[in-house]
Order: sequence, then C-alpha cells, then structure tokens
Amino acid sequence: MKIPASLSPGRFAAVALAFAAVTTPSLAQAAPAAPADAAAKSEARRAWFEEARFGLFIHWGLYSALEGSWDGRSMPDGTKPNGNSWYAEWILPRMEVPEDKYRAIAKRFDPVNFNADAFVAAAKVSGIKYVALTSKHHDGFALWDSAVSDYDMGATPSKRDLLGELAAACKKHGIKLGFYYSHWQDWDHTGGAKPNFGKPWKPQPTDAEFEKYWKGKALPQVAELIKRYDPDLLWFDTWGGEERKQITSKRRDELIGLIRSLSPKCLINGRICSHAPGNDIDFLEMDDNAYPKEWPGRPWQTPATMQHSWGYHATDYNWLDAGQMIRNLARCASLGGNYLLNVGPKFDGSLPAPAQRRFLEMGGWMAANGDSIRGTARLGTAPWGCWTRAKDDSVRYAHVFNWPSNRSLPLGKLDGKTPKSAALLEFNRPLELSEKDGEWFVALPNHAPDRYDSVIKVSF
Ligand code: JFZ
Repeated sequence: MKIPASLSPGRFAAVALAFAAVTTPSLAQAAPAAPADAAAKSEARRAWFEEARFGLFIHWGLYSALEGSWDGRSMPDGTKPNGNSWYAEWILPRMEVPEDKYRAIAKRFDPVNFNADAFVAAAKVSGIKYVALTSKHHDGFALWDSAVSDYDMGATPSKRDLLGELAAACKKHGIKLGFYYSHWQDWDHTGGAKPNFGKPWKPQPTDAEFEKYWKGKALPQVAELIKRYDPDLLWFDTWGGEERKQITSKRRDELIGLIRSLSPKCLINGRICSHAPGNDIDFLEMDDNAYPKEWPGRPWQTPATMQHSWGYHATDYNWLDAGQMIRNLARCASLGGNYLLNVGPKFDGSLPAPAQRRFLEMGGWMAANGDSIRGTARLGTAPWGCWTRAKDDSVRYAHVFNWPSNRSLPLGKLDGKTPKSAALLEFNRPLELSEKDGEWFVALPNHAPDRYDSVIKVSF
C-alpha cells in the first residue's frame, strides 16, 4: 500500500534514502568503477552462484489464479490477435482480460496453502541451491506490501509477508534468496513499458511517463526489496533489444548503481539490459530455454521451464521428463553455466504434483551424482555427452548420455594427462582404462546404469 510520509517516517526515510543514493550529485558524478575492480568484486560476490550450478525459478502472481484460461478459452488461443502463446503469466494482455477483473484477483489472493518452509524443503530435495521468486512480474502487482504502490500484497485479504516468509525459509535451509523484478515492462503503471504486439493492447509510454514510473515505482521498489529482504540475487527481464528506448545505458547504470550502493553482495543478471548488459553485471542470462553451444566467455545461466508456461497453467501438459532436465543441467555445468529451473505454484501457494515429482526424481539423480555438478568447472561437450571436472582438474566427470554399443567409451587425449583410475560415480566400482596412440578408453558394462546420464569419474 502507499503510505503517506507522515504516517510511516521510518519506511519513507528508508525509501527516500535509497533514492537519494542514485540522485545525489556526488554519486552521479563519481567515476564508474574501473572494469578490473568491478570484475574482481563480481568474482568474489558470485562464488556461491558458480558453485551452485542449479537454482529454482518461481513464477507466482495474480495470473496464477486464471491457470492459463479466460472466458472458457485456453492459451494458446489463435482466435485472439495476441493469444498465441503458452505463457500463462501473459494472460492479461494476450487473452484481453478486462483490467478491472484482473486487478480484482488481488482481493481474493489468499494463499492458504503456501508454506514457505515446506515449499523450500520440497524444492531443496532436487539439489537446487538458490531461488528466484517473481516479486513483481510484468502485470505490475507487487508480491509484497510496497510503500510506493497500492497494487500489492497490502491490498489482499491476508496481507501476508510472503517474501519475508520465503526469506526466512531460505535462511533456515541454507538456500540463497533471489527475486525477479520486472523493471521495464509494467502493464499497470502508465509509464511502464508495454508488450510490443502487432495489434497494440495499450500504448507505449512517452519517455517522460517512463521516467515517472522509473523514479516513482521501479527504483524505489528495488530499494525496498533490498532493504527489507536482503536478497542475494536480483533477476531483471528485457529481451531482444526491445528495451532499447526505455532501458538506456544511463538508466541501466542508475539501477545497477542503486543496487551496488545498497548491497555489496547482490548479484545482477544480464537481462537488466539485453542489448547492452555492460561490465557491471554478474552473469549473462540466456534466452528462455536456450543453451549456448560453447562457453559465452562470462558466467552465465539458462532460465528453463518444466512445461511451456512459466506461470501455473492447468492444461499445459508439455512437461519435460526428469531425464531431459538432468541432461540440461549437466549440459549447463559442462559449459560453465547455471540451470535455473522454473516452477509455477498454484494460486493457493501449493506445489503442483508434477513439479513435486520432478524435484524428487532430479534429487534422486543428484544424490548419487551431485559431485559431478556442484562446484565443478567447465570442460565442454563430447560425442557421447559432456564433461565436467573438479576445479583443480584432479578429477574429470564423463556424463554419458549415449551409451556406446561396443562397450568402449572414447575419452580422447585428456590434454596429455595420464588417468590413474576410472569408476562409475554412483556405484564406486572401478572400470578398466586403456590407451592407444595417446587416446584413452574406458571399458563399460553392457547397459547404461542410468538411463539419463551415467557419470564416469576419471581420477588423475
Ligand atoms: C520473459 C517473460 O516475458 C516471461 O513471462 C518469463 O518471465 C520469462 C522468464 O522471461 O520472457 C522472455 C524473455 C526473453 C525471451 C523469451 C521470453 N527470449 O529472449 O527468447
């Protein structure tokens, strides 16, 4: 809710202070950090992130109530000019839901089945080490009680501090805390960017309008998130250079400057400005479900869905199986990247059964093979799968997706290193190594012991 300054001096001061940090001349004129300095700081800040390799994305908001359907029609809906998408969190503009009806969902947002502790515990089983929850998605609704907006958790019956509950659960379970914040698209505020549809749904803001939104909502809300919840990561969203007009390098640096001034530890993703992320982000964010073919030259992450939709969609049956996710995770690790796997909780806060099951399945594999993912460094792809390795290269992990029918796994030249032993990681059973013309081979059992990714540990 919006709070007049006179009623809540503490809160207002906090926001005003954060705000002053980006507007005071001294800071605005300060030279940007030298790239080398910024790089060293980022390296220290993101150590946990690179160690983790695996995180959980959570898309949850008012859209979750509609479950991908409106007025008897489900997304994707070819009869609507902009309805041809599975993304249930886009239901408002794509299915042309009347705005008053969409906004009214807030009045019945009472997530009685959201138990942050149980939720985090269930997700943690999978092996994830951090979460990123949509604190505000494109629709503009803040999932916490914001001092600069009435379109927020404060307008719901329970007024629960969901972000605080999640923060406490993460702390308890040793999981790092992240928030997605839609800083560019805001469909509720006149000044927020709007979808770039063939048939416009709402006009784009003028620059003056965007500036009003930027200073009056986006920057203060980001400051609130940091001051109230002390996140380890902020996840911003722009794509395809479409943000060019509104998210200029100046505004990008203003937002980064605000975050850096309030929190030395908070990581920032590259989608803060897709056309020019600059040197002061902490990692690149790939396109949705997009995997690079080689190391992009910086730390990176792929945001991935379990279905097509990010927000809960009741009739999106396009679930990946756990095996596909396990391979995606291994592929990311093999190229030095992270896998941010999404779940869309139901409107009542509960975890959909198919997601719960996949957490368990991935966790089963991770319990046996986690050493080949967590804390590893990149080593690239292989004809039969991919490679990861211990940071000191004392151990290499062959992730075998395609089991050779001749029972001999070609390891290649191993950079001229001589392996001491090889073993199936899960079974800790030795396998025979042999060498021919400088190339190494492992003798395999008849059948792949894991139908998704059998890991062979090669020690030096
Ligand atoms: C964006 C959001 O619009 C979407 O709702 C979700 O939050 C997702 C994680 O991010 O969607 C995108 C962003 C970038 C691309 C595609 C969808 N892209 O560049 O391919």
